[in-house]
Amino acid sequence: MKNTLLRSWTGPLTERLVRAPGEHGLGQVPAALKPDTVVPSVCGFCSTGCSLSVHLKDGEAVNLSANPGYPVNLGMACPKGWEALAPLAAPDRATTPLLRKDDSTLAPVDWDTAMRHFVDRFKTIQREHGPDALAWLGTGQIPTEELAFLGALAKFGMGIRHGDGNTRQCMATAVTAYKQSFGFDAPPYTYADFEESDVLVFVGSNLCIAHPILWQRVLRNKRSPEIVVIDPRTTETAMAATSHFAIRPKSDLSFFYALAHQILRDGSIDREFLARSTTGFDEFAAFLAPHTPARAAEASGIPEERIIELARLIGSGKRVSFWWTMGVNQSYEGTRVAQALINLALMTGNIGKPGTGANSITGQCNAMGSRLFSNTTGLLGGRDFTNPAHRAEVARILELPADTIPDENSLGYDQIIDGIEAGRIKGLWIVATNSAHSWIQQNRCNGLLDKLDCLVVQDMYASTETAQAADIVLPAAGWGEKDGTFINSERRIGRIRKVRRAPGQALADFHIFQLLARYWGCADRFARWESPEAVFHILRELSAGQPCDISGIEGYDHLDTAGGIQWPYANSKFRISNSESPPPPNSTTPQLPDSTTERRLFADGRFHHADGRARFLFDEPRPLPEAPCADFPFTLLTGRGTSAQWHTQTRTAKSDVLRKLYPQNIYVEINLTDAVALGIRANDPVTIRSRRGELTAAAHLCHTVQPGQIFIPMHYRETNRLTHSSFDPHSRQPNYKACAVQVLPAARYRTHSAG
Ligand SMILES: Nc1nc2c(c(=O)[nH]1)N[C@H]1C(S)=C(S)[C@@H](COP(=O)(O)OP(=O)(O)OC[C@H]3O[C@@H](n4cnc5c(=O)[nH]c(N)nc54)[C@H](O)[C@@H]3O)O[C@H]1N2
Ligand SMILES: Nc1nc2c(c(=O)[nH]1)N[C@H]1C(S)=C(S)[C@@H](COP(=O)(O)OP(=O)(O)OC[C@H]3O[C@@H](n4cnc5c(=O)[nH]c(N)nc54)[C@H](O)[C@@H]3O)O[C@H]1N2
Ligand code: SF4
Ligand SMILES: [Mo]
Repeated sequence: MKNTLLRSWTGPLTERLVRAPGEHGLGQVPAALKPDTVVPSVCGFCSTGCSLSVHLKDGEAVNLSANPGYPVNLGMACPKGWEALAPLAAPDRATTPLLRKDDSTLAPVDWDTAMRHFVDRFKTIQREHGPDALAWLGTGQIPTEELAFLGALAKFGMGIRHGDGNTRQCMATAVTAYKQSFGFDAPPYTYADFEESDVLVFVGSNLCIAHPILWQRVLRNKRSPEIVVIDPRTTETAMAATSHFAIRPKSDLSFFYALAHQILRDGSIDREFLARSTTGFDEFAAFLAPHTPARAAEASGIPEERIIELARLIGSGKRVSFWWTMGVNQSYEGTRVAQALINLALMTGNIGKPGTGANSITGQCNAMGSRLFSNTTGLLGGRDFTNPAHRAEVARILELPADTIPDENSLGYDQIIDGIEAGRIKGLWIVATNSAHSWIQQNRCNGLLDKLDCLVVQDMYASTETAQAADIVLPAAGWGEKDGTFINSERRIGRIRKVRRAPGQALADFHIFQLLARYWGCADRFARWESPEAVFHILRELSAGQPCDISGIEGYDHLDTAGGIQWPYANSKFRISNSESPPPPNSTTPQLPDSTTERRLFADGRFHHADGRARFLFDEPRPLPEAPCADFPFTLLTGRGTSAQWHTQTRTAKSDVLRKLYPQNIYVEINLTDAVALGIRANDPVTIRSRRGELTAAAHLCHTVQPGQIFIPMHYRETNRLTHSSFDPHSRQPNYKACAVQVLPAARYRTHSAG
């Protein structure tokens, strides 16, 4: 669109945001970033949070390398990091807003038209159907400042009560497990714990593929550690481990209770720590009585002797750390599995000390920012919407009328989908997630998006499966084209920088939110939210006195000089001014004056519940929601395929280099014995069918999946046609990793169905 045309169609703010050079790093690279220089920026893919050195020429990024001076990655990066600039230059970038026309095609419009349509249609829905008829879905892949702005604008400005994030698909289980067990969503570790453990237990975590640079940290461990992998598949990480337990899918709970049973029987528990820092151990001990290794052997397929041997290793008094990712979180009983690991750490006193911990590894670059500051599942700063004191505090800090803060929790992602199906939710705004590909049981989700009166999708690309279903597409700047901060897996806040101009009319999400506040008529409530750094200072205030206190971080420059800073990092000034709210139990934990040192939580043995104690939580294992049967005899596992693929591939598929590193077309890993029995040869097309849908994939014959199981990476759009909509009751996280399927050689299937 021509500049003049844009000017005639848009209001003064739009014009300033799209065109004005300089301000807040908008129209050009900020003056502070001198041409021909190198600036650090935290990677925008996974939660490891590597720092990349971006090389600028005439103020624009031309190349990057891994930053050797950052305490996270120590000069290393994985293929995605090295290729982080490539997706920015892709030809399918959304460069103007798009609006669906009467003939149902998406046509370019200017920002003014797009904003007016967005606001008119959402306000109409709100007026006609009430506030519960609108919802948004957010992400863990935009900076914390943008997440906070989105959540505050939607709930406190636009009156949209229901919002959730793609973190529901990912971290909800860990969040719930930590909140229930520790009293706050507080992953206790620091990356140095990879290097300081004697025993590392990885559960449902394929570090070599999903967090390759964290695996490099494991390799730096000089204590000759035992590396134990618990995963039904012989993953790349299992191959590199010292022992692998290929448990049956979803037998984790039985398996970990048996370990606890044996540790208790051997008397290898830390009685002093249990008495001082925990509550509920006696009940747990009584519960464990029937959970013998013999019983777990039956459930898991692992011989009893190996279970006892592992229990003795964990109870040996060595430094043991437990690490889990999606093999635990994405389960219908994931919260209890995560807590079974927390229980093992607590009962052996493996927490708060070097090389220990019950440690959930995060997924997306800023899932931790989303967990604490997106205003979705919790009120800003790890608070609770249902707590009147918390609401009053947030209203006071943000200078808002108290009744603008909702007093109930949002619906979860699955409930938003249900609401659309039932016709209760009619307007949906999706920011930086590709639901039509990634949500469980895709056939249902996609049909539902068409049912909405208005779907707004805000993305870097107009070509995503979700954007293609939108009524309005808002073109967003991506990583590298905007400023802000991310919080990584070890709670380290690091800075991302604008090193390139976004294409066409695309705007940073931050500026889209500013624009929307103006068009909605609530900009006065966000007068202070004028730049990412201004919001960072608001977040400092909002965090003060909370366990995630970052009030001591002085600003972006402080983050730069410190090499990122882990929360909590409190400032006593804020704590005093907040004296009406009681300090959290461990706010007396000494704060190091400088955070270049790595820090872990709970060194003082005090947790965030009011009594300062961690809780033992447990439940009887339940059967799989959809177990294999005579008609659907295989168990489908899904997950990450290669270190070069990211999720729904909107970004990684744009790099020529990355595309060479993974199979272009969907494939399915099948055990050789099953393949022989079914007459399937290597690369044959195979039809995989569940009760919900089917797909055809190339057969990859291997021994890495066990007989009776198959594995399909999540990166291909077909995968979620098969998955089963079941959820953990505590966290509402989808059970992506196990459902029942048929495996049929494609040719034979065609003959069979034709007959
Ligand atoms: N290259 C790459 N890296 C990524 C991502 C990416 O898309 N690509 N995504 C990022 C994100 S958001 C996330 S959440 C993380 C995910 O990181 P991971 O969780 O490590 O990756 P997944 O492959 O999803 O799942 C891990 C393992 O769980 C196992 N599993 C399945 N069922 C069970 C079970 O019942 N019990 C046990 N014990 N294990 C089971 C699977 O076999 C799989 O090997 O990766 C992050 N890093
Ligand atoms: N079967 C199966 N399904 C799964 C999983 C599994 O293991 N198995 N894993 C689940 C997990 S853990 C996760 S985290 C989800 C991930 O699922 P999604 O969140 O849907 O995956 P992404 O491809 O990362 O989608 C991010 C979207 O945001 C856009 N984007 C990137 N940066 C920006 C930005 O700065 N601003 C805006 N506005 N847009 C941006 C991208 O183009 C992309 O369309 O998938 C889940 N789905
Ligand atoms: S390991 Fe994660 S944070 Fe590090 S370069 Fe790779 S994708 Fe980026
Ligand atoms: Mo994730």
